[in-house]
Amino acid sequence: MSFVRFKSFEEKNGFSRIRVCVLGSTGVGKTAILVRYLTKRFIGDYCSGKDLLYKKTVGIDDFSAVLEIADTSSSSKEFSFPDVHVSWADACIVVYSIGNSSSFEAAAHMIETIQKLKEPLYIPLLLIANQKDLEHLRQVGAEDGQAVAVANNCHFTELSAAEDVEGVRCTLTALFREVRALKLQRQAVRQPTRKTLKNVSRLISSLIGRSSTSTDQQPYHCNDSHKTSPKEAQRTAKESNLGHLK
Ligand SMILES: Nc1nc2c(ncn2[C@@H]2O[C@H](COP(=O)(O)OP(=O)(O)O)[C@@H](O)[C@H]2O)c(=O)[nH]1
Ligand SMILES: [Mg+2]
Repeated sequence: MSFVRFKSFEEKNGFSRIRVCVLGSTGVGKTAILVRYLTKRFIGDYCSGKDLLYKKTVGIDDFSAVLEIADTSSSSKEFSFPDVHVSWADACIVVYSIGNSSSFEAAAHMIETIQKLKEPLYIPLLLIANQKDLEHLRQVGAEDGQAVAVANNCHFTELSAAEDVEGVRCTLTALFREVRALKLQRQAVRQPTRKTLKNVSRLISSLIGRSSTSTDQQPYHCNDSHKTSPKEAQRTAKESNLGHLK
């Protein structure tokens, strides 16, 4: 049986799928940031109180991406952490307002919870300090946001959904780029190419003292008759002077 390399989602479909979950206290501007990114507009008054899912195809650099963005709501008293959305997401954006210190504390806590939920996998995280235009109401310093970001290995920026079209666009685009790069990298690790397999096969053959060319010509087998018992493996290692690898 010859080994076939499966195509990645992007190779099959011609676009990348990027799923993002946005979290943060009520009123910090989560929906405003997303609407700004998706429509370039700031309308000032947004639907709130329920989770929303936005879907849009965008062009980023030389690739197309279908963005699926879950805008979570925490307005109800029985707010519970949106585990399902976070598990579903490739990346998370956590928002707080520079004018609201309790939203900052909540954001720091959310970041830790997200990381625990995703462990041991790395998940791209972006911490946004919003409403930067409301400087006169500031309760949280930029250095505080930065410190939380550094401690949790996530990205950080201060911006204003109300005034900063380019800042919103650049920040979110950078996150989408990272998600796509990470997906391609994970895909490459999961699915070794035919060339990689050939190299691994050569290496194994040289280690156990067989001629590499004879192994190259063998098709890849995976039935039980080719499995080696632990004892056989030990014997092979001894015979080929690899006893120290036991
Ligand atoms: N001045 C200012 N107001 C903002 C900004 N972002 C959002 N808002 C306002 O803050 C309120 C809450 O925004 P919203 O997006 O609904 O918050 P969410 O509950 O986190 O989704 C709305 O009245 C927005 O117009 C901002 O950057 N600057
Ligand atoms: Mg909202």
